[in-house]
Amino acid sequence: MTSARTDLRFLVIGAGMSGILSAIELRKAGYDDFVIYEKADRLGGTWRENTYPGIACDVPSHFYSYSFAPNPEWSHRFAPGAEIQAYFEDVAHRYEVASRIRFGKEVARGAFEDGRWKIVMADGSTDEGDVVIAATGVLHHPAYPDIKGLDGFAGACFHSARWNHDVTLAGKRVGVIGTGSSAIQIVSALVGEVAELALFQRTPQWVAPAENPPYSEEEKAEFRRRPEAMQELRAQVARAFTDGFANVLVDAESPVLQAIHQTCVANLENHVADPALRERLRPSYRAACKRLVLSENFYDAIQRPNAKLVTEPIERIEKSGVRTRDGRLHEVDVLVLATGFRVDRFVRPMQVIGRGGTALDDVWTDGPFAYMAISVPGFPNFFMLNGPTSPVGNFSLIDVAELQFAYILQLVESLRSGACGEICASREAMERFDAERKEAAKTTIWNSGCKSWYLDRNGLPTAWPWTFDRFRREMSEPRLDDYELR
Ligand code: N01
Repeated sequence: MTSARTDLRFLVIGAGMSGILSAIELRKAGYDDFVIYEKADRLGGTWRENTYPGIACDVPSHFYSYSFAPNPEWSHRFAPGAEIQAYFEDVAHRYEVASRIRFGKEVARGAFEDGRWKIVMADGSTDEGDVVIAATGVLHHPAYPDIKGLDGFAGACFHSARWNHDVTLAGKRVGVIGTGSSAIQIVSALVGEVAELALFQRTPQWVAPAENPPYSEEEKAEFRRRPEAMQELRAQVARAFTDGFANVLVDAESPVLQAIHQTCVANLENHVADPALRERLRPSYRAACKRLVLSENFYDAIQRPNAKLVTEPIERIEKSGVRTRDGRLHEVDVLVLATGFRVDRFVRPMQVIGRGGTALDDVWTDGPFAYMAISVPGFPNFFMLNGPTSPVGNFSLIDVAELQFAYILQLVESLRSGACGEICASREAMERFDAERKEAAKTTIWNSGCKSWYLDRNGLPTAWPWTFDRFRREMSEPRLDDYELR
């Protein structure tokens, strides 16, 4: 037992959705000594980085918001990206978080020495604290495709998460590589503006229909007048998402998943007129094996006269376009790489050094892991939000981060109360958790015969493989027996 601590200092890394959340929740819990380090010059994380045309969140807005900061002003059922970015900026301002963010400060290294975390920024400045909260996001390191000749392309070429707004697209021939959620939104948004649009598809996607009605002025006025109406809506959507999706993904045989599959099949059958195009758009795996794409207009977009779907594999990129294996050159002026993210990075490239000089990079050589997605043995007082094996999928990562933060606060309570000076998951608990997780992952829909960013290098799904209800339960109270307290 060490003495009670009222002066704990927290170093939060990243000023995206979960970094902002951390600051707000720390203050609510009575901690005032915290700082957020942010590499960029603006908060917002994913929503700052992704500004591509058509960007929107496919989780309903009233669910994709902090539980404590409902927003009566959401314009649509699925809010556009700029509105979400503005929401985070507004919340950070209202909750006086913005003044605690140190912009332009990339944390390059953090080491646990003499019971404290000592961090070094890329610019050489330093800081230290008792607890590190890694709020560094999941989908933030663009994955660039390894395609021959990419550097030799003469036109503008950029990744979907690094959109170059200086490039005019009107009247141009645009090529989009990839068919994930980003590409589908980009294609749907751009097709009406550009002269020609070529979508290079390596793997077709199941597309679930999703209407996106605007909220009327009356509805918004009602939300302003009666905030509990937003809470009711949120609870309703959360329940529908949990029962109708998050809970069933973990059982590939679930009838609910079969119904989702049929909905996607019907969407394809009913909306794509040309049978040949329909077959080229038809995936050979089950819906929700890859992250489900939601769209109300993709099928319309790809059937426009100025759109073409290219399914022949890409051979190489040439100065003026994309050469496919059949020898055809698809000339384009602009090439968009909607090729996804390196999802195994998490807090890296920051160098994290735990007890005894052990590097996280060395511990994670076979892939990232964390007990309950939060804590790594040997790395005391270091906690991750949306870390490895967290629930990911078509549901609110805000909800996930809120549950995780409530759990982390309970671990921190052991430090505050003086029960210990250091806390991290025990190796036994980690091994047991990982063994159970891997076993459970086998029967999830993600393991039903497709390739996706949910899979690790051995082809096993990495996401939380149990129901979301179980996640909620686990997060409600840590099992302290699974932690090593010193
Ligand atoms: O990336 P992805 P994303 N040659 O990894 C293809 C969230 N998100 O940015 O399927 C040719 O899903 C690759 O092909 P294949 C959401 O969690 C949410 O679209 O591997 N093609 C695939 O089609 C989402 O899941 C929202 O065969 C290549 C695509 O690129 C996650 O972000 C919106 C290739 C990558 O798809 C990532 O989505 C956007 C190559 N060499 C994103 N390399 C909403 O909420 C890769 N591909 C709406």
